[in-house]
Amino acid sequence: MNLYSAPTDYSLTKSIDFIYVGDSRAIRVRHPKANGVISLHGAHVLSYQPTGEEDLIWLSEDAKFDGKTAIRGGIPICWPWFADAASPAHGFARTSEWQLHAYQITQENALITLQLKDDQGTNPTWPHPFKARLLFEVGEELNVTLEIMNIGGHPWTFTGALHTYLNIGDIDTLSVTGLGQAFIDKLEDGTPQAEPATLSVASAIDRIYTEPKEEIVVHDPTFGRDIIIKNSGHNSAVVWNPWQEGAQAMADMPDDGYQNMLCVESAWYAPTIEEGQIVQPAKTYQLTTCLSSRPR
Ligand code: TA6
Repeated sequence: MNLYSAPTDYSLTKSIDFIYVGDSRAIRVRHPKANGVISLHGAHVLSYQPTGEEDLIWLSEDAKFDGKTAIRGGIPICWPWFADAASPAHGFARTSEWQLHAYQITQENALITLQLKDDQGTNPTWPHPFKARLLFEVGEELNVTLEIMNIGGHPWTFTGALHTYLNIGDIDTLSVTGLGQAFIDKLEDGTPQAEPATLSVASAIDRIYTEPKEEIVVHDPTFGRDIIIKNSGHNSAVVWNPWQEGAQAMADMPDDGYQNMLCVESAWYAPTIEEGQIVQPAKTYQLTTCLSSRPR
């Protein structure tokens, strides 16, 4: 899907416009430093393409854009819980309709801020007053920040993730450094494990790395680049690839889609929501991921 040739629905400035992606509206940024697209459905980043480069973000050709289903690929916002701590899986933020809150463009970057409030029909299983903002900053780097505010009178807890699907040349030639050695293996009943510091992926992987370094680097010789990931506000980095069988089982991923993607996520992980990050009344918490690339 070429998001950059989609017709403009409504222009905000010369370089920021609304487009339709299927049934959902998205905001498109065309900046001299990079292009980017974010959907209002889920505040879901669909693309980040530094000028002259392949997209850093993988988006499934078979993703559903019906304004209801979670989008396969991009950067899903998993919040206020990660994985299946409650239903729906990965929380309700990624299937909620967010509103444009603000936008700003400078020579260095464009910043789009989307907002979600608890009065918009959010999930009764997590009935806490909140305001969430997603800051999407497109320039030489991509900065994505999930900012959450407790606007109620009682503390509450959350888990979550910025579930980035990276666009890679070939999973077989890829390696990842900076994840640290300690991880919880979700494919081995959550058993804590340790392994050498460089990761190569040759089968399905679903791991929560609990001691990631400040900088995670995805080395991609096929695309001739390294992707650098700097996270903050997290306590772990999740790495996921469903491999061939997993891709075949998903209606919204091509059977060979697993070859060109790897999820490397900025996560606040805990086994239950109650054990998650606490946010006191009137306080704000930020979970961030920053992506950039350099030639190899
Ligand atoms: O972050 C990894 C993970 O939780 C996996 O266990 C896997 O199921 C993946 O996310 C995708 O989840 P989804 O609900 O989008 O199909």
